[in-house]
Amino acid sequence: MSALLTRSSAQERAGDFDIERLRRHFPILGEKVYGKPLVYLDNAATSQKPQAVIDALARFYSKDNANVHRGVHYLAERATEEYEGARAKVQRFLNAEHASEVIFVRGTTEAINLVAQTYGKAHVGADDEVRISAMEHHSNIVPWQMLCEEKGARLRVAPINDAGEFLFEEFEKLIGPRTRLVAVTHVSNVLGSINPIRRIVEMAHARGARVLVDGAQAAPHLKVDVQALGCDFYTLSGHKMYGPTGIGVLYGRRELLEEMPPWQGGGDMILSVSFEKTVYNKPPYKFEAGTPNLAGAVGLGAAIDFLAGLEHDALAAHEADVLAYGIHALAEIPGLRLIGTAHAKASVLSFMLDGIHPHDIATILDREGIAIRAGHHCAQPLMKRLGVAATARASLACYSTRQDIDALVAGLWKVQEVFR
Ligand code: 7TS
Repeated sequence: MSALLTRSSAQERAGDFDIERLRRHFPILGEKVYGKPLVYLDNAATSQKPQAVIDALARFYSKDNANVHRGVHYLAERATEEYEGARAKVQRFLNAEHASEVIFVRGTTEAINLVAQTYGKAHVGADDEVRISAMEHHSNIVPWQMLCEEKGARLRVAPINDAGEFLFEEFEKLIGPRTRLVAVTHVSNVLGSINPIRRIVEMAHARGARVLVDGAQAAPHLKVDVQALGCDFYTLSGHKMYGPTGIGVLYGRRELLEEMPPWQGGGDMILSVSFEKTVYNKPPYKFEAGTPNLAGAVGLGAAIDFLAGLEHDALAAHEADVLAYGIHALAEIPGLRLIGTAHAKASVLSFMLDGIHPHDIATILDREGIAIRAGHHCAQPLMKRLGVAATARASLACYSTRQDIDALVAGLWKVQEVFR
């Protein structure tokens, strides 16, 4: 597969990523909307799926479908192998030390809720603190708020600067002896800011706090190495990294998972049950009650294979090129203000147009076949910090091109005309 996806040797010499070849793996990119070619720039909400992922789902249901960890029959064993094989792929993708550190969940939201309801409930008490940053998605705010309310603990927020950068020194000052947990995003879904996770982890660990990293927006773009980051928990959503919806991952360090209480009770998370006493299974099964999203996990495995088939450095260079091109092109539009100008930035372009509501921008662009998102992006406290109610947001993926940016810019000129 890699030969199909990476550059041909001629292109390699020319330093050119074979984007057209890559785009052909995504059938939806050939679709038209309102008779116009689709320009899909809503990848931070969800990415499109390569044929390999679509095929993996169809193949699982056509050839392998059975429940896992239960049956002794042929298909049950095959399905179990596929499911556990997907776990091993995630382990390699994250460079986790053990496959048992990979828990399949519905997505980042469920992963964070799981940690709040298990590790959090066991370790955060009255007057303790959970620390987050001002740029978190609601799913990395609300679960901690719920925990803190229940426990009488405090949720405290580390500030950011106007560029949307994490203020490490300010953050450091705020970490105290009662800080039990730090939960920060690796990449902001609104600003694209890439946070200094390794430094954050080192500092938090030195003060005795555990660290959860929300990797929903990082996993599709960055090389993630949980051992190098040193974090205690890491989360991702399959659907944002070319995999199916309804599947995601919680990575947790083995020692922590072993001592954490279970979350949901039910089948597969137990070793034995009697009415008097239930003995829980070991991780990861302790946290995977009930029949998991088997096909989803297999599809996520296929997405990881797809990403592994791309040469990471070439892909990163391509994404950085389109982002830089986008930043430059948007700066040429009169009255446009880019929101999120962090030095370290991944594939998100949030912006405002003077006097035009972001929803109007998105609606007019939509008629041109251009999909972006407008709104608060599930980060209302961040909007408040930025002093805006909403932004327009174009977000990129591996298949985004300079032509997509050109279409966006042309569309924004049309928006300006409508409001002139
Ligand atoms: N964390 C971050 C940083 C996110 O961007 C999102 C989803 C989530 C958590 C939640 O992920 P889920 O898969 O559990 O829903 N972000 C967005 C977005 O920016 N637009 O739509 C969803």
